[in-house]
Amino acid sequence: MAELTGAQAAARAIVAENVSTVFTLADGSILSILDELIDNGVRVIDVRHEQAAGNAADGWGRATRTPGVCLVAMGPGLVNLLPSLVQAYHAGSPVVAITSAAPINMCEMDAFEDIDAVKMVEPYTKWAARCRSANQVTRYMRMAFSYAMSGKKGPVLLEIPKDVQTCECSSAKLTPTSFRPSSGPTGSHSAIQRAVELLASAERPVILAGSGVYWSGASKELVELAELMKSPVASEFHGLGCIPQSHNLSIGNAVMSSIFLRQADVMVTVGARFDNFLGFGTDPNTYAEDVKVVHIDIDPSVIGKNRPVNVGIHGDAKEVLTSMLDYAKTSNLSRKDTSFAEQVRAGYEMISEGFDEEAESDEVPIKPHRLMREIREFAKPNSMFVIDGGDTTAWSLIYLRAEMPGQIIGAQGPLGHLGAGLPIGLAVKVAYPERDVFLISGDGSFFFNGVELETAVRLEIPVITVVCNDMAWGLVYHTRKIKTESEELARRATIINEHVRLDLFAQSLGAHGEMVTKAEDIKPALKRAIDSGKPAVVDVRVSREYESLLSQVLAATPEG
Ligand SMILES: Cc1ncc(C[n+]2csc(CCOP(=O)(O)OP(=O)(O)O)c2C)c(N)n1
Ligand SMILES: [Mg+2]
Repeated sequence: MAELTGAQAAARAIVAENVSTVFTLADGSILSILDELIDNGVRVIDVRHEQAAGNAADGWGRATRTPGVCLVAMGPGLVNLLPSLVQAYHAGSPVVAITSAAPINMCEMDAFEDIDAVKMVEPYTKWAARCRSANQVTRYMRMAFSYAMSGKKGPVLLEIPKDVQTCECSSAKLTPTSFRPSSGPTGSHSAIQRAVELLASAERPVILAGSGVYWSGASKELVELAELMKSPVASEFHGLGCIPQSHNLSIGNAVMSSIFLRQADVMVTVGARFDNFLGFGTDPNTYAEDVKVVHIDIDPSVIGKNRPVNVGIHGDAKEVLTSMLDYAKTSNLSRKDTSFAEQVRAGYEMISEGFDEEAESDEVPIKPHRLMREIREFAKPNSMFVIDGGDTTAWSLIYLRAEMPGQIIGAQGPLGHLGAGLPIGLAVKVAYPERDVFLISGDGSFFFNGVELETAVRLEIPVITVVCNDMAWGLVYHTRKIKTESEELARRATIINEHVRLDLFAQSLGAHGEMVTKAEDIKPALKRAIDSGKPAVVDVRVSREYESLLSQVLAATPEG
């Protein structure tokens, strides 16, 4: 038991979690925690906006599946952090946010910058608390990490008031595994048996894999079960890559593969919510009326929420898939018939090839299709992609391929909150310095946090931003255009100044910047961006003429 200050105890608890990097925008109220972190070898990435600190911590959580830690100034700093906590909450990303607060003896006295932080973040954190005594700091930090990492992961907030940080306290040594479960819920054995029997007896099975497979590290088990049952696998956006998209059982993104999902007589949904993108589980264009559904999730509240299920299993994806495999093997339950899987894979490839024709065009302005295919062809097998934007996301998902879990990170999802791309890209590049990290961003989305290029330059984080620049809030423009058939109405509040030069903006901050207007120049520009060794922006001017699938779908809904 060593004598420490509250601030030192907080920093030691972070170090005990093997946290190598934290994200911050500091004020005097958290500097002593940062000092102790730096003295203990933790890398501090100081950004230009608190939202970016939170988004980067979220990005770190998503890319590494370990806690993403951010420290921000109390009061107004924390107010700026809020959007990133909401985003992390929806993504189930383990963000540990730490801030300060006015001294305890100034509570309820209108102290400078004092706000009711716990009340503000409560609906969008798994846990939020104010620690009122230095002797409790270690215990509260332990709780913060425990809540963030246990069960369905998510963000937490801990306030450590200034006077609590300066008080002396005793601190116990921490071993993370000693205060949280080492594995998730395993699911009921009888339900697992029924699920396997249903899958093995199916004529046209489909597995629908979501982010839960990624978070629990269950890709190996997913692929093994699919192979044993000869079952095609569709992926929800945040589960892409858990089965490599080149695998002959992958049918890619579930939204694009809905015509194949509709043919299923048995569907095993694992780690995915039946949300809007999955037609709430009942959309007749995506689901047969009599499809039998097995739903596996670590969060029991999503099972049966939007549609009835035949077997509901409350469990962690890896635990449940492992038990399903064990039971299937010991009971000799498998499927031999590959005809359905072959038929849908062929259909999936045909759809993809259809889009490939579009991507061969030399048209000026550049077709977004062509841009995405050029990026795919240029990238290395281990490159990472962060995607941000409206139509830009829709075009990216047609052409990019995830061959490994976590290779494509949807910065805006599932909340749909634009602008997190660059902070997430920074975090991914810090986590994987040996890989090329591409942020593919809409021009509108880039503007939200584009100033973080300054952070990237200052801290030498060479993330490559490719802006799919249609000089518009494209998704909003297109949706309105389809609905009203009026260019004039579609342009209202959606057009971005075409004279703005994002390449020059990047250069002014010390980054590499290029503008590209012809398709043949895309790959050479990407190569120069990588070779520069600097953070880079490749501003690719694309045509606004083409409507993405997403804009067509949104235009067909009353709320779109
Ligand atoms: C923070 C936030 N503000 C507004 C929106 C609404 N919105 C959805 S798509 C979109 C347009 C995005 O434009 P851009 O990033 O340029 O991508 P594009 O659609 O042009 O490819 C907007 C404004 C949102 N989802 N998130
Ligand atoms: Mg745009």
